[in-house]
Amino acid sequence: MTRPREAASGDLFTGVPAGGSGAEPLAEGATILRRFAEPTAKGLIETIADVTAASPFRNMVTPGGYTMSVAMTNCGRLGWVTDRTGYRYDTIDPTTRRPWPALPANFHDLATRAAAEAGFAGFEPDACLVNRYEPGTRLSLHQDRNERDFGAPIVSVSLGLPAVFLFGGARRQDRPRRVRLESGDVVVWGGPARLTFHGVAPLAEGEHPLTGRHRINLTFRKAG
Ligand code: MD3
Ligand code: FE
Repeated sequence: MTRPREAASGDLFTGVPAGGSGAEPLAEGATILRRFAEPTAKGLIETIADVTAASPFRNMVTPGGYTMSVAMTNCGRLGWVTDRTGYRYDTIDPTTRRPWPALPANFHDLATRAAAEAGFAGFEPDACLVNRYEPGTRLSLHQDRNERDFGAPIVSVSLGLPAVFLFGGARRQDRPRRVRLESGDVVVWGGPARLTFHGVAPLAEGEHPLTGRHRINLTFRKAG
């Protein structure tokens, strides 16, 4: 005897959303690919060590004079930087005064596969921001609007300790939804979701086999 598949709510027994791809719509234009990066996570962590050997993590300063609690670095042709003069993308790492490390092949492969899975075939990232959180650190609500083309999506990859992601609306005052992101989760943000306000709640204490006391987030962008 056959049983009809659950239509919208997914399969109650496996927890996999209907459709079978593992893609879970969060909002129009925003797709969660739960554990999409899990099979490649260990390799990503090793590659992050190569990237940070060339361009170390650092705590940047905002135009308002605050030192960010999240430590950052970049790879790819363009890197996101902030200092007292403003936010921008730059081909040169201001700490090393050298170009950022190239976008590693495994990073590029993961980002383009995830984008295609979410309906953005042909995504060509030229920037990867690497964020490192430790317990207590947070990212306050903001929009990502330093990129040239808002038609391109942003692909984000979570590794290590879990976080509560704050997903707001088009206006800063819109009350954010709280979405738990775990190691290996990939989110693709495009279309109407591209300019939503978002942030990360203070990281809870914990220990993860891949990253120890850290969460690492990769954000892939077409910045130039
Ligand atoms: C939703 N990073 O680096 S990634 C950032 O977890 C940033 O480190 C967070 O926000 C982190 O700018 C969140 C998820 C993300 C990235 C860009 C977005 C969500 C987004 C752009 C528009 C809407
Ligand atoms: Fe952001």
